[in-house]
Amino acid sequence: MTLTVVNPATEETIAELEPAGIDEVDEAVARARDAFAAWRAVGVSDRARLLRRLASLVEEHADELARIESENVGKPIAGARAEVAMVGNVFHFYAGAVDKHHGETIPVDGGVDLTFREPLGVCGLIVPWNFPLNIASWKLGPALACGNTVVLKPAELTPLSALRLAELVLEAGIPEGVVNVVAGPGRVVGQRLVEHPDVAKIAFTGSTEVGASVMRGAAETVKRVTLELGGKSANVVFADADLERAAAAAPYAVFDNAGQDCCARSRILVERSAWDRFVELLVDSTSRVRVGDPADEATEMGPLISAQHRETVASYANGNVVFRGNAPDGPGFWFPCTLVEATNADRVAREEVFGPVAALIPFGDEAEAIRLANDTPYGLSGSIWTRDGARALRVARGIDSGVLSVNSNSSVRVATPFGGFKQSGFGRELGMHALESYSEVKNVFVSTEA
Ligand code: TXE
Repeated sequence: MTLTVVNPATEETIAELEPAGIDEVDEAVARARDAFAAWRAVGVSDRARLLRRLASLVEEHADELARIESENVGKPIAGARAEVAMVGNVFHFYAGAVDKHHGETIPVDGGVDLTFREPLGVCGLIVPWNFPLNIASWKLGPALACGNTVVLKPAELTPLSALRLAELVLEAGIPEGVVNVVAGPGRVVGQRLVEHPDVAKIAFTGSTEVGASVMRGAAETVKRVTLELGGKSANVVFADADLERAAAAAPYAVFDNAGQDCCARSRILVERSAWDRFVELLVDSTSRVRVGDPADEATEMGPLISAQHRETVASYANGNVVFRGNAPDGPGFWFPCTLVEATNADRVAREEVFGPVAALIPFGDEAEAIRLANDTPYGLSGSIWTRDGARALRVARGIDSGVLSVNSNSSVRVATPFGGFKQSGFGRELGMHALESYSEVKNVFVSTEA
C-alpha cells in the first residue's frame, strides 16, 4: 500500500510514499534510544550551536519549506512563509534556552540539596495536518534542547515538510538517530509509538477523541503525556469596543487556515446593543476575504484539507445563515466563508467545525458573556474586544481558557506558553514552560557533615 499525498487545491498527487508500519516505528525507536546517551552528553554550548544551525537552515530554505507546506496543506503562500519564519524563531529560542533551564540549590538540615533537570529519553511527537511544520517545531525545539531524542510522526495527509526537515536536521550536524521521522497511519504508527515501552513521553496535537485514546494507551507504560486538542473558542465583542477594528479582525480569527485551527474563534459572541452594527460590519469584512489559489501572494484563504473533511464542515453550514461567501468550484476541496446566527446550544456552537464556519451568538451583559464563553467542554483560546481595561482583565480572568488576547486575535508567540484548559488538553508548548514537560526533576542530597 502506498501513501498518496495530494494537493488539496488541485486534487493532484504530489508524492507517493511507502508508509511506515510497526517495524519502522520499532526501528526508529531503537535508533532514538541508541542515540540518547550521546545526545544528552553533548555540552550545552554545542547543543545550542546545533539548534542555532538548524534554525539558520530553516531560514535559508524558507521559500522551499513554505512551498511544500502550501502545496501539501493548501495554505496561502504568504501565511505559509510566516509559519516557516516562526519555525526558525522557535529553534533560535530553544537554542538560547538550553543553558537557561536549570536546577536549584535548596537549604536543608545536614547538607545541601541540588536539583537537576534531566532529559526523559525517547519522546514520541505526534502532529496533525493543519500546521505540520509549526507544531512539529514546538515539540522538537524543547525536546532537543532538554537532551531528548525523538520519533516524529506527521499526519498521513501532510508528511512532506517533516521529511524535508529531517534532512535539514542532519545537515545541521545533529547526530543520526536524534531525530527520526515515521510517516504512516495514526492507528498503526501513532498507536505503536504510544504503546512502545522504550518511549518515555508522547507529545500529541490532534482531536480530543484521539487525545483521549493516547492518554489511555500511554497509561499502560506510565508515559508522560502532553495533549493539545480541539477548541471552540469565543471571540467576545462588547458594545464599547472599536467595532470597526473588531469586525475587520474577526474573519481572520476563524477563517485563517480555512478555519482548520484549534485556536479558531468560531463562536463570535456579540453584545446585543451592538448586534446590528457589528453584524453589518462583519458581513462586509468577511465578504472581502480573498479565497483562491494558495500560490497567489494575495490569497487569504485556501481549500480544506480533503473531500471527506469538506463533507463534515458542510454539515454545520446550515440553519440561520447570515452570510455565505464565494469559493472556486473545483477541482480542490473549497468551502466558502459562512456566518450562522445561532444559540450556544446549537451543534455549530458546540462542536469543533475545523472549517470556515462561524457561529454568531448574542449576549446581554458581561456575566452572560463569561457564562457563554465557558459553556463548552473546550478551553483553548479566545479574544475579548472592549475599550474598558478593567473589564478586559475581569473577563480574561473569568474565561477558563489557556490563551486569551485583548483587542487582538493572536494566540501563539514563541516566548509565551500555549495550551488548553478542560478538554482542550494539558501541558504547555512554547516559551520556557514547554521545557518543564520534556525534563524530569532529579533531587540530589549531599551531606556536609564532617
Ligand atoms: O485528527 P487526529 P484528524 C480535530 C479537528 C478535525 C478532527 C479530525 O476537529 O476535524 O480533529 O482530524 C494521529 N494513536 N483536530 O482526523 O485523528 C494522526 O495520524 C496515535 C484538531 O486529522 O486526531 C495524526 O498524526 N496517533 C487539531 C494525529 O494523530 C493517532 C488538529 C492527529 O490526528 C491515532 C487536528 C491513534 N489511535 C485535528 N489516530 C488541533 N488541536 O489543532 C490518529 N493519530
